[in-house]
Amino acid sequence: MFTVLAGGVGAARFLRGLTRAVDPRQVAAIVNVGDDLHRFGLRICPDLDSITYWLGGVVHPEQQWGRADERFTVSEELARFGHDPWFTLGDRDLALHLHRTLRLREGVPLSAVTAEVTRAFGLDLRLLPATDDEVETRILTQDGRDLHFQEYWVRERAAPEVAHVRLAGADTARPAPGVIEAILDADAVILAPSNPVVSIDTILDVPGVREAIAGTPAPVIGVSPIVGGKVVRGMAHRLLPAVGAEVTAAGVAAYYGDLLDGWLIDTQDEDQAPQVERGGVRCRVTDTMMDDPEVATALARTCLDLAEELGR
Ligand code: FO1
Repeated sequence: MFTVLAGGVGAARFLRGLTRAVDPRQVAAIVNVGDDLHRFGLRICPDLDSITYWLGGVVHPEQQWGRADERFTVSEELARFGHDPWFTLGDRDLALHLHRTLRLREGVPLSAVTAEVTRAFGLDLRLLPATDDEVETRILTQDGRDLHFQEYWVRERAAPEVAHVRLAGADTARPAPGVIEAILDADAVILAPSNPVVSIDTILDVPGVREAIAGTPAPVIGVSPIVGGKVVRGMAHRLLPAVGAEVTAAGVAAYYGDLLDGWLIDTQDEDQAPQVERGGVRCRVTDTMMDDPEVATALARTCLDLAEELGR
């Protein structure tokens, strides 16, 4: 079994490659739920939904979140009543939030609802929320505001300087069913090229997860989300300094520290390979720009080859 710690778009692209490289039924993705928020009483899970839409072949191609062939009739009508559509919800997307919220209200845990949703989109891999409990990534800005991650990212366009990032609710959150087993029983654990601070840390911060990663007999391989000193997508370059990490491929490996056995970096960063290896982490240099599914498949295979090499 191959277990992937996953955030949103970068993880979805990687998982598209991994589920082409191996049988999807051998893949479990442990997905960040710190981005989740409530709007109009509905529970919205952006990272679970981005991966589902991506792998289900229905993601909005330019946005890379939300649905393709989408309409915003409900959102337009809500504006009539004065609701500010700062977090845009399309009509098709709303159907998923209505279903999920209904099932949660019926007492079905998020992990079970997620299994229903992935089945409905014809996906064979397992998507596991990091926790079934409600947690929330909060961004504390240097000018003293305490923002929900989505307020920071979508409404404020990641403009404010960040003082601190925390996962509210982490102290009482429990790993969702299957999460710890997926880590301990894996043949390889992979940290997808997701945002280290608001996608990967927010999975590791669920009590028990970091210990399971540190303790698993499986090799732990990461893929750098930073290429050529820049983020491929999103705002990791704004958050890494707030946690004292360099915005480089080697800097993120150092940030993950002892969790890593192997680290994949892009060919643009091959001069950083010796620095990664000096940190005791086996480094592989390869093409990590996954615009083409073939690249994502080759990248996934390189991860598994390195895991096998380290596992011997
Ligand atoms: N991102 C935006 O930049 N603007 C939006 O209005 C927006 C709405 C939205 C609705 C549902 C959803 O699942 C994701 C949405 N996103 C939006 C993307 C979201 O902020 C990101 O997918 C993650 O939370 C960060 O990776």
